[in-house]
Amino acid sequence: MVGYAFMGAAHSQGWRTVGRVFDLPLEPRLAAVCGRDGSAVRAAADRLGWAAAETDWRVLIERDDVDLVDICTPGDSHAEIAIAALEAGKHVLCEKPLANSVEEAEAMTEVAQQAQQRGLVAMTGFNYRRVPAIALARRMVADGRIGTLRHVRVSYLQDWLVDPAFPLTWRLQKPYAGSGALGDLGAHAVDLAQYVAGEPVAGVSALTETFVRERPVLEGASVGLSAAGGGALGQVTVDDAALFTGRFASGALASFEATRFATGRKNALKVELNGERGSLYFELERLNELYFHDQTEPGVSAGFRRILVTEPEHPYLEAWWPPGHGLGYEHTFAHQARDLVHAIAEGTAPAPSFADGLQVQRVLAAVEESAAKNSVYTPVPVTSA
Ligand code: SOE
Repeated sequence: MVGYAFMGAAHSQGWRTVGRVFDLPLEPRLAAVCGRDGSAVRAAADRLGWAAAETDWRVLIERDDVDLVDICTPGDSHAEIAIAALEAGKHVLCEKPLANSVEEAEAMTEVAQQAQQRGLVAMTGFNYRRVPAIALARRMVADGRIGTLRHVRVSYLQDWLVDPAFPLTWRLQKPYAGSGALGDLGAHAVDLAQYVAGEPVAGVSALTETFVRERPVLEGASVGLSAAGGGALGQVTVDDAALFTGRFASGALASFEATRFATGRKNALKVELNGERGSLYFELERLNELYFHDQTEPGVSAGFRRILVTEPEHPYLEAWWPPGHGLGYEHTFAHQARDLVHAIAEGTAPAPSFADGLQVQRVLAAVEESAAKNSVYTPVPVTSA
């Protein structure tokens, strides 16, 4: 694994757990973790359960005991590491968004497709697909339970940037992160909408905004500084929020909201689909539940009902706890690991593949293009008499 911060810790948890819960065709072993700071990466290896630590990812991908490289670094290094790892004959799991640009994602996808012919698997890490309730929603849509799709509504709201004193971390700088709330949260929203609906977004129209344009620079960071009064401030070069509408080829309409400024919302991801025969509703803060409205029931007693997604027949649940005991955020990473191990062992195409990650990247690029055109129409003001 390359990188060991929040996502690296979450992936490690998934890798440590997966073989103890699911019957797997291969046994994952946590061979080595990589980071630039020698003592920090050794401490991370001990804490997260990796057998060894490396300080150079080029050395890591050449190790004979490494078959799979899991990339949990900021987006600016995804393309270089993923391409080198595939060329070194390793399977790859790469965190979302797949890359910082469409061009990088295209190059990664091309290499992944060539590598697939040599039996190598390359997966994009959209973990929320692996929430059992989300996987059930997809199954129900595919089974026609909500009929012809009319609307998909996804919002992904956080609030950790509300304080203007929050420092200028890598997530707020385009060269490292590619984009802001759009790539970080909007990428999940787009992937989920497409995954559950079962079709790609075909067109978008968007608004983005950066509410706080300068933030305190972290010591030792190399960014363009402005000589403002107190401490040094640096430019925020990504969006704080992205709002967009979308259209599916089937004619269904979608709306998306991704923001880090929704005060009080910590990790609030909501997905709703409305079809001619019914609706489905999910929210991450209650992730063991899926709400279903069946429009074919008599109106007098119809309404949204709660499906508690903890039955052994539900996706991923056969291996977990008895009904009603519930899963959480971390389990999505064990499920992702399970699906990846199966794809590797069985030689099947992984989902989401790098091509799926590229497709999301293209939607994000279309959102940025639309927002840059700023085609906002101004209503004529009403003047009071
Ligand atoms: C940070 O905003 C973040 O950790 C994202 O990067 C993750 O993908 C998301 O799952 C939670 O929020």
